[in-house]
Amino acid sequence: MKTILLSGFEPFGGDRYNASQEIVRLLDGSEVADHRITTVTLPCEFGRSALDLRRALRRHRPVLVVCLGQAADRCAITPERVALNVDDAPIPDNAGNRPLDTPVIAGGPAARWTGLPVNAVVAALRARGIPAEVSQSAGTYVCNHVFYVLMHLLQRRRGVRGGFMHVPCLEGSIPGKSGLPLATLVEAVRTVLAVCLEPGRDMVETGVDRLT
Ligand code: PCA
Repeated sequence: MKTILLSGFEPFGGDRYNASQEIVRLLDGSEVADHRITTVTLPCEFGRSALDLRRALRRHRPVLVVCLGQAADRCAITPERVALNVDDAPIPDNAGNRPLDTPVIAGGPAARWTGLPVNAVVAALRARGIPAEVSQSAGTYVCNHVFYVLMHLLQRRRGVRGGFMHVPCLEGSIPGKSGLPLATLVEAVRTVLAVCLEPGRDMVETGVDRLT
């Protein structure tokens, strides 16, 4: 059976929970469309998170990689369109590091597109009544760092689809943030994985190259 790699993050910034970690806990070992989900929880640290993701890619040889992170200020599931080549941390990571104005990969392109069909994902989620919208920026913290490294690594793995998605926090887990129930988040992620596995569901490139 082919493998889907799903990653989440440990809690950060003083929170007790990270919704992405709870989602991967529940989905580990389950199946979507005849594919087995294998999961990894990444540390919320620049550098080490990306190394752990690379190790998981090598070990599991997935055909689809979806990395998840929590964005507690968001009320919707937000697949990310683009990863930026910059680390610029608004708060220290869990190891106390706070890079500013630093490239994720020195010499790399300023940005890399997701490999996921973000608009199809949003449409499928909304059809199930789950709030969703395309996000045009994953920020410049650890999530964007992992996303950029993922898209860099997938350059050399043709045929492997991958990308990043932020999820709201768990309902009730952070005072003042609305969040979504864990069951809704899990249903959302299963829906997203199924859409991403559909043949022909490729990210549509913008065609900018063709203008030059
Ligand atoms: N969210 C953070 C890092 C880990 C996580 O779950 C972010 O959005 O960068």
